[in-house]
Amino acid sequence: MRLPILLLLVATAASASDLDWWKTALIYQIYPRSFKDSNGDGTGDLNGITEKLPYLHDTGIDAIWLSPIYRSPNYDSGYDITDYRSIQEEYGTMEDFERLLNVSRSLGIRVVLDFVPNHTGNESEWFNRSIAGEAPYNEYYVWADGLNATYDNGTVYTKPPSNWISNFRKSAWEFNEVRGQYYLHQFVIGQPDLNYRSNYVQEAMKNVLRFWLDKGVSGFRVDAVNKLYEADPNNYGGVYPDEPLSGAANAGPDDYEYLSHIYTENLLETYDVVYSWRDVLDEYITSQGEYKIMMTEAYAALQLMIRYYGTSTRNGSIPFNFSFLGDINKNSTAWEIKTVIDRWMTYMPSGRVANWVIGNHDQSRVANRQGVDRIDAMNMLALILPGVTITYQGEEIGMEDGYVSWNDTQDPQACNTDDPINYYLHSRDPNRTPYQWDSTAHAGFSNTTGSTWLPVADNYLTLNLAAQIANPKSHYHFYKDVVTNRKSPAIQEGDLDTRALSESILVVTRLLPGEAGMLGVVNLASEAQTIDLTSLRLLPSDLEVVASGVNCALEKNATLTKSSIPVSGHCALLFRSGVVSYGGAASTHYLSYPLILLALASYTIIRTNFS
Ligand SMILES: *[C@@H]1O[C@H](CO)[C@@H](O)[C@H](O)[C@H]1NC(C)=O
Ligand SMILES: *[C@@H]1O[C@H](CO)[C@@H](O)[C@H](O)[C@H]1NC(C)=O
Ligand SMILES: *[C@@H]1O[C@H](CO)[C@@H](O)[C@H](O)[C@H]1NC(C)=O
Ligand SMILES: *[C@@H]1O[C@H](CO)[C@@H](O)[C@H](O)[C@H]1NC(C)=O
Ligand SMILES: *[C@@H]1O[C@H](CO)[C@@H](O)[C@H](O)[C@H]1NC(C)=O
Ligand SMILES: *[C@@H]1O[C@H](CO)[C@@H](O)[C@H](O)[C@H]1NC(C)=O
Ligand SMILES: *[C@@H]1O[C@H](CO)[C@@H](O)[C@H](O)[C@H]1NC(C)=O
Ligand SMILES: *[C@@H]1O[C@H](CO)[C@@H](O)[C@H](O)[C@H]1NC(C)=O
Ligand SMILES: *[C@@H]1O[C@H](CO)[C@@H](O)[C@H](O)[C@H]1NC(C)=O
Ligand SMILES: *[C@@H]1O[C@H](CO)[C@@H](O)[C@H](O)[C@H]1NC(C)=O
Ligand SMILES: *[C@@H]1O[C@H](CO)[C@@H](O)[C@H](O)[C@H]1NC(C)=O
Ligand SMILES: CC(=O)N[C@H]1CO[C@H](CO)[C@@H](O)[C@@H]1O
Repeated sequence: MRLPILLLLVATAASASDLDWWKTALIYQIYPRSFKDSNGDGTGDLNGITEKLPYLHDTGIDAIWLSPIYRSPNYDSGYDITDYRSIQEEYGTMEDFERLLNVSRSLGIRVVLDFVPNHTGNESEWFNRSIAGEAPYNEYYVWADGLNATYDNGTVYTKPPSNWISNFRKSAWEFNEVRGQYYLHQFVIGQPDLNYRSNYVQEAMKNVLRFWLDKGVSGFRVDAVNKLYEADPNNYGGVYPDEPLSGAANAGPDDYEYLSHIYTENLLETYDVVYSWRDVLDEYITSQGEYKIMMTEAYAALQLMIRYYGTSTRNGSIPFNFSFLGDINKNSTAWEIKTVIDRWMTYMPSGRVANWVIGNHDQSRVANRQGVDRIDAMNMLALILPGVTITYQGEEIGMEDGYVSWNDTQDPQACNTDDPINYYLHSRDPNRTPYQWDSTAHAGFSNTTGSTWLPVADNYLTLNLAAQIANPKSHYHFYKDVVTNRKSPAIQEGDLDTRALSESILVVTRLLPGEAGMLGVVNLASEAQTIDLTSLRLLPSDLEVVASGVNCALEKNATLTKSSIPVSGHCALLFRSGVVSYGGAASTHYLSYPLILLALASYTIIRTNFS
């Protein structure tokens, strides 16, 4: 008789979670080329991801975010998309994708896709039709006539519509013979910019979102949005205004940094388009009963980023903050890390959701940027702070940057340097090497008899998932233990308090009245220290270790009191405390009566069940 009641409770909780899941989602970023190769061609694919979903489920992942899987000639790592509605052949078929979605759904894992809205590839049907002047495609891109100019010797010539420079150097305008006009490309020549001043483009891109939402994806991560709009010529006498010189010391006339980008980035219109995508996503709250997440990436000042959250009348997105990536390094002190956390929490508008990213496909591995000794600390901080957490594939086992020789280099950013000596300074290949599943050939990533698309890092024989699963004292077990405790009410909803007790001791508490508290302690120094947390007065005194990092002497299940906590050098520990009381007058808060009744009822049920 009692079992159905419990099941009913679980079922009700599940539907509520379809609306709230995103607020505390743990999202795992998959770089499809490097995750798992299922067909032996040396390149990761969708069926490989599907094969590994049970692993992600065991780990406690809520959602996966896939880096671009769309059809592309791959001039720019899949960011030059020729068809927003097709799957890149080497990754599989649409049916493979649908199977991935089905299996994910059955495991309770949601799927989030990358959305690359600023440009298409130059070999897309849209661009071909635009070149041909076919309506409405004729206005899908930013086209303009060249300007007539005269040399000193009197010779007349044509020059680009403005002095704008591409992010990859030289003019951002390219002449097209067939159309007889220039098109704008803020990135490479093969990536013509879409014209967001066209309502047709606005609608077409919303329909791309709907196409994938209809298939059942749970949202999008939107690639850098702050360059969607350029100044409107109608406001500048019919021409595209030249950008002023920046005065940057090291920039030559072909360099992007040579100009101040006042007419090509962070225009106010960008926010409206993000809010309009939010409206599209919100259509699905009614039709599918699921809230769809939207995360935007923008390399802009904090105050500009924050506006992506929305206004008092419009909802927006969750702006990605990379402060954990960019502003923290091997030498950062506990004071500095606390400051980075507090800064985001301070500027974030009230009622919005924070996010913590410690690694991605564009940055060196945490082990390299922050040091091997800080892997557990960084993973734990990202997991116990409020809001969304993103884990880039491999960070849960502390993968390190691999070595990729000049001959093996694939990243266009490195190849473009034409510099076999210093290319590695620009290469993102080392942090994209294949996932290290086990100690078999190619680290279990691929069964190819040839080579994998990027070489596997040398250390895979010892640093791999299988070895860490077998070893209870590993980054993986620590990560998984923290993830398990992330589901506690305190970490889901509790108040946040961060303290730097010294240069090297960082303490994060999450406390929710009526629930066990959670306490994260990090020692950044190599010396062991014993800390006293009696100054954290609301924290109950009795503590139990629930996750113990690879460098810690204190083992899981150890119990101690807050007045004396020994912390080994480079150790990260997660504790559960006793139940946090309401304290004083608050204990008679009206909310506690229903809670007490509920607690008494559950106690009775449990007692009668087990006695
Ligand atoms: C690799 O695995 C795929 C899928 O199981 C199989 O079709 C292929 O024959 C295997 N290749 C080798 C060289 O074993
Ligand atoms: C996915 O699930 C749907 C609904 O259950 C089913 O109609 C479809 O055939 C499945 N697709 C694949 C590729 O398994
Ligand atoms: C667009 O045109 C280019 C070159 O003319 C061609 O390579 C490409 O296949 C065309 N794309 C489509 C989708 O037709
Ligand atoms: C540039 O000169 C050509 C030929 O003289 C003329 O047809 C064209 O209208 C001029 N363009 C502009 C923008 O003045
Ligand atoms: C005029 O000057 C331009 C730029 O210096 C040069 O390319 C062009 O050949 C010159 N034309 C004549 C007729 O000298
Ligand atoms: C597309 O751009 C690339 C450079 O990024 C170029 O090599 C290629 O020829 C272009 N394709 C067409 C059809 O113009
Ligand atoms: C914004 O989203 C929240 C739910 O997350 C909803 O309650 C609120 O009504 C939305 N506001 C607007 C202006 O759409
Ligand atoms: C993230 O926030 C920090 C401040 O906390 C800011 O300095 C940084 O620019 C932000 N990151 C990005 C990518 O905007
Ligand atoms: C950390 O400090 C060392 C020694 O002062 C210095 O050599 C190194 O450049 C610093 N690293 C970073 C990332 O700031
Ligand atoms: C790189 O490739 C070149 C040309 O194929 C070859 O001569 C050279 O030996 C290769 N270098 C390495 C380190 O493999
Ligand atoms: C900790 O306690 C749990 C539950 O009592 C038990 O399953 C686990 O084996 C213990 N772990 C250690 C390391 O003692
Ligand atoms: C605005 C935007 O989407 N930016 C992307 C445009 O394309 C380049 C190159 O593919 C990406 O690096 C940007 O993030």
